[in-house]
Amino acid sequence: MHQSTSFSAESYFATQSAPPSLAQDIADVQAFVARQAAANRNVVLVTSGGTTVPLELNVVRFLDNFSAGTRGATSAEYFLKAGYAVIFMHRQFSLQPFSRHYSHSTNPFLDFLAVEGEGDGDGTVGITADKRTDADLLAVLTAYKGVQMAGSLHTLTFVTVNDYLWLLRAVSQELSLLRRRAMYYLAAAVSDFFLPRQKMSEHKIQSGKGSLHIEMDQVPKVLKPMVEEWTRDGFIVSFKLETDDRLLIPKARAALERYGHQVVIGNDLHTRKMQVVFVERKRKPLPPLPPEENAGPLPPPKSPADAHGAGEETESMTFVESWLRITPPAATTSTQVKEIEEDIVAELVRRHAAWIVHDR
Ligand code: 9Z3
Repeated sequence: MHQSTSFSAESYFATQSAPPSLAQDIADVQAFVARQAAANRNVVLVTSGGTTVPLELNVVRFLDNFSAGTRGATSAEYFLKAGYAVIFMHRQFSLQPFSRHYSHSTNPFLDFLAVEGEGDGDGTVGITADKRTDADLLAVLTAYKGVQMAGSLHTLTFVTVNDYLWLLRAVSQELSLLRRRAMYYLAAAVSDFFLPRQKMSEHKIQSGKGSLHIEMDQVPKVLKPMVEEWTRDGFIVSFKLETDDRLLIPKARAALERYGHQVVIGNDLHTRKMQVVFVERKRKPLPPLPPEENAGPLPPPKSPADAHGAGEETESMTFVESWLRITPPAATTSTQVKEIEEDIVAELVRRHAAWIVHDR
Protein backbone atom coordinates (compact mmCIF):
# COMPACT_ATOMS: atom_id res chain seq x y z
CA MET A 1 0.00 0.00 0.00
CA HIS A 2 1.24 3.54 -0.70
CA GLN A 3 0.05 6.67 0.97
CA SER A 4 -1.24 9.64 -0.92
CA THR A 5 -1.97 13.32 -0.40
CA SER A 6 -3.55 14.79 2.69
CA PHE A 7 -6.87 16.59 2.90
CA SER A 8 -7.37 19.78 4.85
CA ALA A 9 -10.45 19.69 7.09
CA GLU A 10 -12.08 22.20 4.78
CA SER A 11 -11.50 20.20 1.60
CA TYR A 12 -12.55 17.03 3.40
CA PHE A 13 -15.99 18.36 4.34
CA ALA A 14 -16.39 19.96 0.91
CA THR A 15 -15.86 16.64 -0.90
CA GLN A 16 -17.07 13.85 1.42
CA SER A 17 -20.80 13.33 2.04
CA ALA A 18 -22.46 13.85 5.40
CA PRO A 19 -24.13 10.79 6.95
CA PRO A 20 -27.92 10.75 6.37
CA SER A 21 -28.75 10.91 10.10
CA LEU A 22 -26.64 14.04 10.72
CA ALA A 23 -29.43 16.63 10.71
CA GLN A 24 -31.49 14.64 13.23
CA ASP A 25 -28.43 13.99 15.40
CA ILE A 26 -27.64 17.72 15.48
CA ALA A 27 -31.21 18.62 16.44
CA ASP A 28 -31.12 16.08 19.31
CA VAL A 29 -27.74 17.33 20.56
CA GLN A 30 -28.94 20.93 20.39
CA ALA A 31 -31.93 20.08 22.62
CA PHE A 32 -29.74 18.10 25.03
CA VAL A 33 -27.17 20.90 25.36
CA ALA A 34 -29.91 23.47 25.96
CA ARG A 35 -31.36 21.30 28.78
CA GLN A 36 -27.93 20.90 30.40
CA ALA A 37 -27.23 24.62 30.12
CA ALA A 38 -30.55 25.31 31.86
CA ALA A 39 -29.64 22.78 34.58
CA ASN A 40 -26.25 24.47 34.98
CA ARG A 41 -24.31 21.27 34.35
CA ASN A 42 -20.89 20.92 32.83
CA VAL A 43 -21.01 18.72 29.73
CA VAL A 44 -18.38 16.36 28.40
CA LEU A 45 -18.29 14.87 24.93
CA VAL A 46 -16.80 11.37 25.22
CA THR A 47 -15.80 9.67 21.96
CA SER A 48 -15.28 5.94 22.12
CA GLY A 49 -14.53 2.89 20.00
CA GLY A 50 -12.82 2.40 16.65
CA THR A 51 -13.70 3.89 13.27
CA THR A 52 -13.96 1.86 10.06
CA VAL A 53 -12.69 2.76 6.60
CA PRO A 54 -14.89 1.16 3.92
CA LEU A 55 -13.13 -0.04 0.77
CA GLU A 56 -16.23 -0.15 -1.44
CA LEU A 57 -19.34 2.07 -1.76
CA ASN A 58 -21.50 -1.04 -1.47
CA VAL A 59 -19.36 -2.04 1.45
CA VAL A 60 -18.32 -5.63 1.91
CA ARG A 61 -14.83 -4.99 3.26
CA PHE A 62 -13.39 -2.33 5.52
CA LEU A 63 -10.33 -1.53 7.64
CA ASP A 64 -10.96 -1.17 11.34
CA ASN A 65 -9.19 0.48 14.24
CA PHE A 66 -8.57 -1.42 17.41
CA SER A 67 -10.76 -0.40 20.38
CA ALA A 68 -13.32 -2.21 22.49
CA GLY A 69 -14.71 1.05 23.83
CA THR A 70 -13.77 0.25 27.42
CA ARG A 71 -11.92 3.53 28.03
CA GLY A 72 -14.79 5.67 26.76
CA ALA A 73 -17.66 3.72 28.34
CA THR A 74 -15.94 3.48 31.73
CA SER A 75 -14.90 7.14 31.73
CA ALA A 76 -18.45 8.20 30.81
CA GLU A 77 -19.73 6.51 33.97
CA TYR A 78 -17.21 8.34 36.15
CA PHE A 79 -18.03 11.68 34.53
CA LEU A 80 -21.72 11.07 35.22
CA LYS A 81 -20.88 10.19 38.82
CA ALA A 82 -18.97 13.49 39.09
CA GLY A 83 -22.11 15.42 38.10
CA TYR A 84 -21.32 15.98 34.41
CA ALA A 85 -23.80 15.50 31.62
CA VAL A 86 -22.30 13.24 28.96
CA ILE A 87 -22.64 13.09 25.20
CA PHE A 88 -21.42 9.58 24.50
CA MET A 89 -20.43 9.32 20.85
CA HIS A 90 -19.45 5.74 20.18
CA ARG A 91 -18.88 3.11 17.54
CA GLN A 92 -22.05 1.15 16.98
CA PHE A 93 -22.03 -2.03 19.13
CA SER A 94 -18.96 -1.02 21.14
CA LEU A 95 -19.21 -0.97 24.94
CA GLN A 96 -21.58 1.53 26.55
CA PRO A 97 -21.77 2.96 30.06
CA PHE A 98 -23.56 0.66 32.54
CA SER A 99 -24.39 -2.16 30.10
CA ARG A 100 -20.62 -2.67 29.69
CA HIS A 101 -20.64 -4.52 33.05
CA TYR A 102 -22.74 -7.23 31.41
CA SER A 103 -21.05 -7.50 28.05
CA HIS A 104 -22.29 -10.49 26.08
CA SER A 105 -18.81 -11.93 25.66
CA THR A 106 -17.22 -11.42 29.08
CA ASN A 107 -20.11 -11.36 31.52
CA PRO A 108 -23.33 -12.46 29.84
CA PHE A 109 -26.37 -10.82 31.35
CA LEU A 110 -28.50 -13.98 31.29
CA ASP A 111 -26.04 -15.67 33.65
CA PHE A 112 -27.13 -13.24 36.36
CA LEU A 113 -30.78 -14.11 36.21
CA ALA A 114 -32.59 -16.97 37.87
CA VAL A 115 -36.06 -18.37 37.35
CA GLU A 116 -38.11 -18.21 40.53
CA GLY A 117 -40.75 -20.75 41.50
CA GLU A 118 -42.72 -23.10 39.32
CA GLY A 119 -45.30 -20.60 38.19
CA ASP A 120 -48.59 -19.99 39.93
CA GLY A 121 -50.81 -22.08 37.73
CA ASP A 122 -51.37 -19.49 35.02
CA GLY A 123 -48.03 -20.19 33.33
CA THR A 124 -46.15 -17.17 34.77
CA VAL A 125 -42.82 -17.48 36.54
CA GLY A 126 -40.75 -14.85 38.34
CA ILE A 127 -37.28 -13.73 37.28
CA THR A 128 -34.75 -12.63 39.92
CA ALA A 129 -31.12 -11.61 39.97
CA ASP A 130 -28.79 -14.30 41.17
CA LYS A 131 -28.22 -13.73 44.92
CA ARG A 132 -24.44 -14.01 44.56
CA THR A 133 -24.29 -11.06 42.23
CA ASP A 134 -27.17 -8.81 43.07
CA ALA A 135 -25.17 -6.30 45.15
CA ASP A 136 -23.03 -5.42 42.12
CA LEU A 137 -26.00 -5.52 39.78
CA LEU A 138 -28.00 -3.30 42.11
CA ALA A 139 -25.23 -0.68 42.19
CA VAL A 140 -25.03 -0.58 38.39
CA LEU A 141 -28.81 -0.55 37.99
CA THR A 142 -29.25 2.24 40.55
CA ALA A 143 -26.65 4.43 38.84
CA TYR A 144 -28.19 3.71 35.43
CA LYS A 145 -31.73 4.57 36.56
CA GLY A 146 -30.44 7.73 38.28
CA VAL A 147 -28.85 8.90 35.03
CA GLN A 148 -32.04 8.11 33.10
CA MET A 149 -34.09 10.13 35.60
CA ALA A 150 -31.67 13.06 35.41
CA GLY A 151 -31.58 12.93 31.61
CA SER A 152 -27.84 13.49 31.75
CA LEU A 153 -26.66 10.97 29.13
CA HIS A 154 -27.10 11.35 25.40
CA THR A 155 -25.84 8.66 23.04
CA LEU A 156 -24.78 8.98 19.40
CA THR A 157 -23.34 6.30 17.15
CA PHE A 158 -20.85 6.23 14.30
CA VAL A 159 -19.38 3.43 12.23
CA THR A 160 -17.04 4.92 9.61
CA VAL A 161 -14.34 7.52 10.06
CA ASN A 162 -16.49 9.74 7.83
CA ASP A 163 -19.47 9.47 10.22
CA TYR A 164 -17.10 10.23 13.08
CA LEU A 165 -15.62 13.37 11.52
CA TRP A 166 -18.99 14.86 10.56
CA LEU A 167 -20.44 14.13 13.98
CA LEU A 168 -17.39 15.43 15.82
CA ARG A 169 -17.54 18.75 14.01
CA ALA A 170 -21.29 19.15 14.51
CA VAL A 171 -21.34 18.15 18.18
CA SER A 172 -18.32 20.34 18.97
CA GLN A 173 -20.02 23.32 17.38
CA GLU A 174 -23.21 22.73 19.39
CA LEU A 175 -21.34 22.18 22.62
CA SER A 176 -19.27 25.32 22.17
CA LEU A 177 -22.38 27.16 23.39
CA LEU A 178 -21.20 26.21 26.89
CA ARG A 179 -17.76 27.75 26.34
CA ARG A 180 -15.44 26.79 29.21
CA ARG A 181 -17.96 24.47 30.82
CA ALA A 182 -17.61 22.02 27.94
CA MET A 183 -15.00 19.28 27.96
CA TYR A 184 -14.00 17.14 24.98
CA TYR A 185 -12.58 13.71 25.82
CA LEU A 186 -11.39 12.10 22.61
CA ALA A 187 -10.85 8.43 23.42
CA ALA A 188 -12.10 6.97 20.13
CA ALA A 189 -9.47 5.18 18.04
CA VAL A 190 -9.54 7.16 14.82
CA SER A 191 -8.10 5.92 11.55
CA ASP A 192 -5.24 8.00 10.14
CA PHE A 193 -6.02 6.92 6.57
CA PHE A 194 -9.14 6.68 4.48
CA LEU A 195 -10.35 6.15 0.96
CA PRO A 196 -12.19 9.19 -0.46
CA ARG A 197 -15.53 8.20 -1.96
CA GLN A 198 -14.33 9.46 -5.35
CA LYS A 199 -11.67 6.72 -5.34
CA MET A 200 -13.85 3.90 -4.05
CA SER A 201 -15.00 1.05 -6.19
CA GLU A 202 -18.79 1.03 -6.42
CA HIS A 203 -19.10 -2.73 -6.08
CA LYS A 204 -17.27 -5.44 -4.22
CA ILE A 205 -13.60 -5.51 -5.26
CA GLN A 206 -13.02 -8.63 -7.33
CA SER A 207 -10.16 -10.99 -6.59
CA GLY A 208 -9.52 -11.97 -10.23
CA LYS A 209 -6.66 -9.49 -10.69
CA GLY A 210 -4.41 -11.01 -8.05
CA SER A 211 -3.01 -8.93 -5.19
CA LEU A 212 -4.78 -5.80 -4.03
CA HIS A 213 -3.13 -2.35 -4.10
CA ILE A 214 -4.94 0.47 -2.36
CA GLU A 215 -3.75 4.03 -2.15
CA MET A 216 -5.19 5.76 0.89
CA ASP A 217 -5.32 9.44 1.73
CA GLN A 218 -4.53 10.94 5.09
CA VAL A 219 -7.46 11.79 7.33
CA PRO A 220 -7.33 15.54 8.06
CA LYS A 221 -5.93 16.50 11.47
CA VAL A 222 -9.16 17.84 12.87
CA LEU A 223 -7.82 18.77 16.29
CA LYS A 224 -6.51 22.00 14.82
CA PRO A 225 -9.86 23.35 13.53
CA MET A 226 -11.50 21.88 16.60
CA VAL A 227 -9.33 24.06 18.84
CA GLU A 228 -9.33 27.13 16.60
CA GLU A 229 -12.79 27.15 15.04
CA TRP A 230 -15.31 24.58 16.25
CA THR A 231 -15.04 25.02 20.01
CA ARG A 232 -14.75 28.23 21.97
CA ASP A 233 -12.57 27.94 25.07
CA GLY A 234 -13.51 24.29 25.62
CA PHE A 235 -11.23 21.99 27.60
CA ILE A 236 -9.88 19.47 25.09
CA VAL A 237 -8.27 16.17 26.05
CA SER A 238 -6.95 13.85 23.35
CA PHE A 239 -5.49 10.36 23.69
CA LYS A 240 -2.34 9.18 22.01
CA LEU A 241 -2.03 5.44 21.43
CA GLU A 242 1.30 3.81 20.66
CA THR A 243 2.67 0.30 20.72
CA ASP A 244 6.26 1.50 21.19
CA ASP A 245 6.14 3.30 24.52
CA ARG A 246 9.30 5.31 23.76
CA LEU A 247 7.22 7.27 21.26
CA LEU A 248 4.45 8.19 23.69
CA ILE A 249 5.89 11.33 25.23
CA PRO A 250 7.49 12.80 22.08
CA LYS A 251 4.30 12.21 20.08
CA ALA A 252 2.11 13.65 22.84
CA ARG A 253 4.30 16.76 23.06
CA ALA A 254 4.23 17.17 19.28
CA ALA A 255 0.43 17.00 19.32
CA LEU A 256 0.21 19.67 22.02
CA GLU A 257 2.60 21.88 20.11
CA ARG A 258 0.78 21.42 16.81
CA TYR A 259 -2.81 21.76 17.99
CA GLY A 260 -2.56 23.87 21.13
CA HIS A 261 -5.17 21.99 23.18
CA GLN A 262 -5.04 21.34 26.92
CA VAL A 263 -4.01 17.74 27.68
CA VAL A 264 -2.76 14.69 25.83
CA ILE A 265 -3.10 11.39 27.65
CA GLY A 266 -0.57 8.89 26.35
CA ASN A 267 -1.21 5.18 26.59
CA ASP A 268 0.58 2.09 25.42
CA LEU A 269 -1.62 -0.61 23.89
CA HIS A 270 -0.45 -3.33 26.27
CA THR A 271 -0.39 -1.39 29.55
CA ARG A 272 -3.28 1.02 28.97
CA LYS A 273 -5.44 -0.38 31.76
CA MET A 274 -2.69 0.02 34.36
CA GLN A 275 -0.89 3.24 33.45
CA VAL A 276 -1.26 6.41 31.40
CA VAL A 277 0.77 9.59 31.15
CA PHE A 278 -0.73 13.09 31.28
CA VAL A 279 1.22 15.51 29.10
CA GLU A 280 0.53 19.23 29.16
CA ARG A 281 2.30 22.51 28.67
CA LYS A 282 4.06 23.88 31.70
CA ARG A 283 2.12 26.58 33.52
CA LYS A 284 2.73 29.02 36.29
CA PRO A 285 1.37 27.83 39.67
CA LEU A 286 -2.33 28.46 40.08
CA PRO A 287 -3.55 30.96 42.65
CA PRO A 288 -5.75 29.33 45.33
CA LEU A 289 -9.43 28.97 44.43
CA PRO A 290 -11.77 31.50 46.04
CA PRO A 291 -13.63 29.82 48.96
CA GLU A 292 -17.04 29.68 47.26
CA GLU A 293 -15.57 28.00 44.17
CA ASN A 294 -13.71 25.57 46.37
CA ALA A 295 -16.85 24.35 48.07
CA GLY A 296 -18.33 22.72 44.95
CA PRO A 297 -20.15 19.39 45.00
CA LEU A 298 -17.17 17.44 43.68
CA PRO A 299 -14.88 15.60 46.11
CA PRO A 300 -11.28 16.84 45.91
CA PRO A 301 -9.63 14.37 43.54
CA LYS A 302 -6.03 13.35 43.91
CA SER A 303 -3.47 14.41 41.39
CA PRO A 304 -1.91 11.66 39.26
CA ALA A 305 1.43 12.16 40.92
CA ASP A 306 0.13 11.06 44.31
CA ALA A 307 -2.90 8.98 43.35
CA HIS A 308 -1.37 5.67 44.41
CA GLY A 309 2.04 6.71 45.52
CA ALA A 310 3.26 5.34 42.19
CA GLY A 311 3.18 8.42 40.00
CA GLU A 312 6.07 10.64 39.12
CA GLU A 313 6.28 14.04 37.53
CA THR A 314 8.99 15.15 35.14
CA GLU A 315 9.45 18.56 33.60
CA SER A 316 11.15 19.81 30.49
CA MET A 317 11.43 23.44 29.45
CA THR A 318 7.91 23.53 28.12
CA PHE A 319 6.08 20.34 29.10
CA VAL A 320 5.08 18.48 32.24
CA GLU A 321 4.44 14.76 32.26
CA SER A 322 2.72 12.99 35.12
CA TRP A 323 2.23 9.25 35.19
CA LEU A 324 -0.91 7.84 36.66
CA ARG A 325 -0.69 4.20 37.67
CA ILE A 326 -2.91 1.74 39.44
CA THR A 327 -1.68 -1.37 41.16
CA PRO A 328 -2.86 -4.78 39.91
CA PRO A 329 -6.09 -5.86 41.64
CA ALA A 330 -5.64 -7.98 44.75
CA ALA A 331 -7.62 -11.23 44.92
CA THR A 332 -11.17 -10.18 45.69
CA THR A 333 -14.58 -11.80 45.86
CA SER A 334 -16.26 -8.74 44.35
CA THR A 335 -16.43 -8.21 40.60
CA GLN A 336 -15.82 -4.49 41.27
CA VAL A 337 -12.10 -3.87 40.75
CA LYS A 338 -10.29 -0.55 40.61
CA GLU A 339 -10.45 1.05 37.18
CA ILE A 340 -7.82 3.53 36.01
CA GLU A 341 -10.57 5.68 34.41
CA GLU A 342 -11.75 6.60 37.93
CA ASP A 343 -8.45 8.41 38.53
CA ILE A 344 -8.17 9.79 35.00
CA VAL A 345 -11.60 11.38 35.30
CA ALA A 346 -11.02 12.68 38.84
CA GLU A 347 -7.85 14.38 37.63
CA LEU A 348 -9.55 15.91 34.61
CA VAL A 349 -12.51 17.15 36.65
CA ARG A 350 -10.03 18.92 38.92
CA ARG A 351 -8.18 20.47 35.99
CA HIS A 352 -11.39 21.45 34.24
CA ALA A 353 -12.65 23.19 37.40
CA ALA A 354 -9.41 25.22 37.46
CA TRP A 355 -9.79 25.96 33.74
CA ILE A 356 -13.29 27.32 34.30
CA VAL A 357 -12.31 29.48 37.26
CA HIS A 358 -8.90 30.69 36.23
CA ASP A 359 -9.34 31.08 32.52
CA ARG A 360 -6.40 28.78 31.82
C1 9Z3 B 1 -6.94 5.74 22.97
O1 9Z3 B 1 -5.76 5.85 23.03
C2 9Z3 B 1 -7.77 4.88 23.91
O2 9Z3 B 1 -7.28 4.99 25.22
C3 9Z3 B 1 -7.79 3.37 23.48
C4 9Z3 B 1 -8.74 2.66 24.45
C5 9Z3 B 1 -8.30 3.24 22.05
C6 9Z3 B 1 -6.41 2.75 23.60
P1 9Z3 B 1 -10.25 0.56 24.56
O3 9Z3 B 1 -11.36 1.22 23.81
O4 9Z3 B 1 -8.89 1.31 24.15
O5 9Z3 B 1 -10.43 0.71 26.06
O6 9Z3 B 1 -10.07 -0.88 24.15
N1 9Z3 B 1 -7.66 6.44 22.03
C7 9Z3 B 1 -7.08 7.34 21.06
C8 9Z3 B 1 -6.50 6.63 19.91
C9 9Z3 B 1 -6.23 7.54 18.73
O7 9Z3 B 1 -6.70 7.27 17.68
N2 9Z3 B 1 -5.47 8.62 18.93
C10 9Z3 B 1 -4.97 9.42 17.82
C11 9Z3 B 1 -3.51 9.11 17.69
O8 9Z3 B 1 -2.94 8.37 18.53
C12 9Z3 B 1 -5.07 10.88 18.13
S1 9Z3 B 1 -6.67 11.46 18.41
O9 9Z3 B 1 -2.90 9.60 16.72
